[in-house]
Amino acid sequence: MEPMTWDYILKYVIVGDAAVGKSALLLRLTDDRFALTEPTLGVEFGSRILSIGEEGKRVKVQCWDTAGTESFRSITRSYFRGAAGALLVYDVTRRETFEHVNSWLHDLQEHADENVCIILVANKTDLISRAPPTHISALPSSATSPPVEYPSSLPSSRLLSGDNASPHGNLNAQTSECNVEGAMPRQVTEKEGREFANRNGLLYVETSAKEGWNVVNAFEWTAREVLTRINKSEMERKKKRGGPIKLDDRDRSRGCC
Ligand SMILES: Nc1nc2c(ncn2[C@@H]2O[C@H](COP(=O)(O)OP(=O)(O)OP(=O)(O)O)[C@@H](O)[C@H]2O)c(=O)[nH]1
Ligand SMILES: [Mg+2]
Repeated sequence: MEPMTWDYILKYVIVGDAAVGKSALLLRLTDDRFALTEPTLGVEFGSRILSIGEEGKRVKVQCWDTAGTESFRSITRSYFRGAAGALLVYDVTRRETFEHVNSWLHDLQEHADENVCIILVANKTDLISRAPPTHISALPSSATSPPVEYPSSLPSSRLLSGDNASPHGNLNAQTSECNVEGAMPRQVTEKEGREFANRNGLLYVETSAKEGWNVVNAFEWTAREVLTRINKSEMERKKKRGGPIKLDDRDRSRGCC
């Protein structure tokens, strides 16, 4: 028999408006490169094995990249079922793509499993910043990082990561002008993105598929959260049953939820 090369297989979906960079994110995950992408017709597929957590669990991420175009919406919805993780993507330079996030979230909540782990992905940050975001993801439930405090109002045009980026990420950039040549205006602030994520119990991350910033992290953080939830539910089941259950005793080829 072939040796098992992974501990878990997790199904992922990538959703969001057209041209926000979903296919570019998948290409960065699977091939670690950025190339011209055509609009997706229906769905595309890619996979990669990631090593998750201190125990280095090998998680095979099987990812369905869906079309953002409205005409494919009913087809793409049918792929949500059984997804353990979802990347809900918008483009930080196009406000309307953020305004539609609620509708994509609604679709996921309606058609994916109840406990799907969703990360809100603010993509194309290379267009507004020269430096990668230095802060880490906001984690709602099994938080490993302290919540970041934000000033109550920040002018969006000044909320930019720059060379002065600090552990507080873009916050310090409010005092520095954006010096990216030909930079586009940021139309959705980090604060808005994080607040939406917090309100809806989502993870949050700022990415650039072009530069490769945080792309693998987006998948890894989600997988880690999924494994944490599995662990938690196993523990609860164990408590109820009163007998020992090891996480590894599960059917390894099964998804999470
Ligand atoms: N600068 C920059 N451009 C990006 C990034 N990600 C994607 N793009 C560009 O944005 C355009 C759309 O990217 P896609 O990945 O095809 O978008 P999509 O969300 O898959 O679009 P649909 O398949 O039509 O739903 C392409 O021209 C990409 O090269 C990014 O992180 N930075
Ligand atoms: Mg696409």
